[in-house]
Amino acid sequence: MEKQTKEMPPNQHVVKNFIIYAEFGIPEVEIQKYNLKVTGLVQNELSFTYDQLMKELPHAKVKTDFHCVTGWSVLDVEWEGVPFSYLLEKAGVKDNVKWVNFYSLDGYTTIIPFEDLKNDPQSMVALLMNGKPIPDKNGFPARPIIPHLYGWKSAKWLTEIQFMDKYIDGYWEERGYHERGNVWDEERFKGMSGKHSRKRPIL
Ligand SMILES: Nc1nc2c(c(=O)[nH]1)N[C@H]1C(S)=C(S)[C@@H](COP(=O)(O)O)O[C@H]1N2
Ligand SMILES: [Mo]
Repeated sequence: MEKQTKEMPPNQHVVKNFIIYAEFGIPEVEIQKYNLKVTGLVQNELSFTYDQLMKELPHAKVKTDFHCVTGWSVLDVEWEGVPFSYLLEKAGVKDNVKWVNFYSLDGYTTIIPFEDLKNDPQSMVALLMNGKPIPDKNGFPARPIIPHLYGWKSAKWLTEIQFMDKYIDGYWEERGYHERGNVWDEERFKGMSGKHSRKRPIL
């Protein structure tokens, strides 16, 4: 077979392994007490135990590349988890929702535009990484995966998904990183995009 070179997002280079980031350290997860909550502007707030996430909810698999805004990319990571399409439907997300906040057990937060979650059919709450429960250092038990967004939008040790009509900064957004973080448009910092290199309006 011919060797296929896959298209890379601008200014990213391939590394073999994930570089671990944990701004607040790696938290101790008591899995019996763990819940993943879906809150905010929804018809039905949801809460799931780890068992429910693993055994009762539908799962999907995606094989996708992971891109950190600092320039490294890991190719062909296989994630398995609950598709966001299922959670959106089940929660009944209201019409005025524009933003989605992610909260983590360690205090980390980040935010993405709702349309990026909704329109990326591969987006999921990942529970397994390369066939095994996500390792502790990589965010056990759950992290959101939205393949076309930079890695900082993938909040490890995810505990809450909150649907909002207004924008608020998360941890890195407060430090100047982009509201959306699309890797193909190089949305690394606020007001910048590699494709446009000019101010872009916030949704
Ligand atoms: N809770 C938490 N989630 C986080 C981070 C963090 O520091 N804390 N770092 C983010 C960044 S910048 C990246 S690139 C990825 C890295 O994932 P990894 O540590 O599994 O390599 O996690 C993201 N999610
Ligand atoms: Mo990152």
